[in-house]
Amino acid sequence: MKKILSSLALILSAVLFAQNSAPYENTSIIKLLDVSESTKSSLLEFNVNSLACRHDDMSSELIVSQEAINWLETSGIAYKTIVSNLKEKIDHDNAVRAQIANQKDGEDWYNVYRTFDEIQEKIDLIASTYSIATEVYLGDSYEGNQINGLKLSTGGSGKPAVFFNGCQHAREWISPMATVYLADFLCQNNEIDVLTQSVLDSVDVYIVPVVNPDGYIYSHTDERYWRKNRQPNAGNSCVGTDLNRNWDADWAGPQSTSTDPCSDVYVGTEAFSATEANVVKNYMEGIPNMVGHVDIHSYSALVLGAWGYSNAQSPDHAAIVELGNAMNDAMTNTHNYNFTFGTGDADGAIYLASGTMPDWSYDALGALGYTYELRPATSSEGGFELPIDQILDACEENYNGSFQMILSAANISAGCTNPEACNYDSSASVDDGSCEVVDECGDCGGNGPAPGYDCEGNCISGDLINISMNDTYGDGWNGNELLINGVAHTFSNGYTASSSMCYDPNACSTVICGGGSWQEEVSWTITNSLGEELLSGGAPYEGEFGNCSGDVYGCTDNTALNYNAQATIDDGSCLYLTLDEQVIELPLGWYIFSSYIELSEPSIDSVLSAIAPEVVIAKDVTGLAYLPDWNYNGIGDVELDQGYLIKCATAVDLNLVGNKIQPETYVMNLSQGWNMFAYLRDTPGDLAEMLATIQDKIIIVKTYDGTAYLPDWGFNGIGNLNPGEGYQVKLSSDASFTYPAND
Ligand code: 0X9
Ligand code: ZN
Repeated sequence: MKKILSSLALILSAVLFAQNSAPYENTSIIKLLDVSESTKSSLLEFNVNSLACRHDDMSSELIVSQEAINWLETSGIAYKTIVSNLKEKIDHDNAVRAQIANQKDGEDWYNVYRTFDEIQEKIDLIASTYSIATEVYLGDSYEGNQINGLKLSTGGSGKPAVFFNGCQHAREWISPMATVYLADFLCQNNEIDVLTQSVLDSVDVYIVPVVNPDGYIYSHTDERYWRKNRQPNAGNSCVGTDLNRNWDADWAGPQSTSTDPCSDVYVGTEAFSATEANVVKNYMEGIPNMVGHVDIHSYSALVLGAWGYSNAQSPDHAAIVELGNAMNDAMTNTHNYNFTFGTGDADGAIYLASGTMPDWSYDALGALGYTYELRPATSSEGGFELPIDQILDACEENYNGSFQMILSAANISAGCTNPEACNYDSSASVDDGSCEVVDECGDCGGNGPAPGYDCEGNCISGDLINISMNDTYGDGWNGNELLINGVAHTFSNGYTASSSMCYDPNACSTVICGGGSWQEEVSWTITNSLGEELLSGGAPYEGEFGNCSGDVYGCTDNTALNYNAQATIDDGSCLYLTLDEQVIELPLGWYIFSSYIELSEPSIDSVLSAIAPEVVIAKDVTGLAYLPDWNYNGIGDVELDQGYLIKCATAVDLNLVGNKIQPETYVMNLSQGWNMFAYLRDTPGDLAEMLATIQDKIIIVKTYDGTAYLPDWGFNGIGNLNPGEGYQVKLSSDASFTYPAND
């Protein structure tokens, strides 16, 4: 029965929440690519709702009706669709929520966006679970909902205090999640972690997850994109004041404000005219020694320091920048999701805004006041609808950023306390887990050289990969990056770009692509220097290429000159000392021999030494002799282009070993009259063909046994020239020729 009741409750709540999608029937979220003045004024007539709160800003994300889309289409105005059917999207998110909202234990609580009641329950639970946590009541909202929070304190008085609040803006649902998480995990970590204990011993931490309960509830029940509180405006049917324009710091100033109660950035009738801003202000004024404040919003992935109403530098600019950067780095490093810090308009990353809460906490209380804009960075990554599987990541980023503020307020010296570490800090009294060791390049905490590079940044392998990057829309990669071994490649406009980098083909190269918006437009291909594809993909992407199995490629043959004992896979690179052998069959009696082997020891006594007992005599073309029996060498060296007469006492094989010459590279020089010439090819070749170029100078060619070739007589008794044999030739004049290459 209990089960039936609770599933009934689930269905009921799904039906209830479905109402917050009703205003978005037939609407889309779009972004204009190019905003002219005339487009602006025409679009305003379609009653569009700009999601960025800059007055009349059409360059941001807009909720538009189908009629406005039709008008854009017929007018040929370029735009990108971010959510095509907004109502369907909200309904879908509500249905998912209804299915898993009942799982609330531990981290499961952070699997879906929680309602105001669930957040209140969680605050109660934290206060009753942890002794350092006390529930605090700040006051009632306009509609009578309690604004409650938690004070984390180990007791004592006069300690510095820091203040975190979420949800001034109703639709920024990640902000109450992240603030609850901050309280939850500060309490949990305080029980197990020395650094957390040390800081919470010296600082009081105030956390108020929902300072705008009426608006938050309304965004769940009626209008998903509601921003303001729910206070009526006298004489106007439009409801609500923008709490973050109602504070007394440049209140109703010119930056991103409106005095129109229908505007999303309506400033109210005077500073603190909004019930909730007034309640929270009074509570904050009662906290002594407030040194820091973070007002948590979404989205844009920014850390913003005072002032927000002006680009002028405040008197505490240096301190604001120092802590701002520390918080920003801690957030970025949590999941490698990029945050940007700035004061004023943060170099154009956001608009200036008058009357905001952190500017008041700075100007009025002297606390270092900041705005966080949590994940995502862009509307195409979900905007106010950060996908629920990223809630925990966003909470962890907020935790780490916020922890830096608490740490700086605690004013304790945290650092690496291990004397063995390369970043040992002898003045640190508490270890903050930052200890590092030296890498192979001598860098403290470094990861060694990138694959393919040495520690000086030189490309050792000399091997390059080429990266081709494409964007189907033609507007660059919208913040996406292709990280290859940690090196980023991207482009910011056009359809295509290319890049190259050094890599080690024998190592494993890692590839990550993402980090920006419009990921479906992104594609890339990585090729090696031979043009072979190594990897291709889109975004998001995580993968690797190269030798990722731990194999070492090289020559695995231990008889080779370049044998590599470490190699596990043979890559065909083995080099051998390759020697050729020619066997010349010398007959009994006279013969003319020649060789195509380049002899390392060419003197004729060395060449014939192995068969010396069988050799009676050898002679060159001029009649100079070699007589082994007499140990007489009148010939000297054997010349490659020459043939030699030899007389053997028995038939014997002459084995010659060395490198075969390439006959086509060798010029045969013959002189007028008689010559003995060599045949340099390794297979028989037709005499007429071989000597074709000098045929008109040939009177006669003869073999050792007197067989003749007489071109003038058209007689060829020889036929083929044979390897190992030499020939006599009589020429009518000097001549040169070259044999064709071996077959
Ligand atoms: O407009 C706001 O109130 C804040 N942005 S939001 O999208 N969450 O509405 C930003 C206010 C702070 N601005 C600067 N510090 N420049
Ligand atoms: Zn906001």
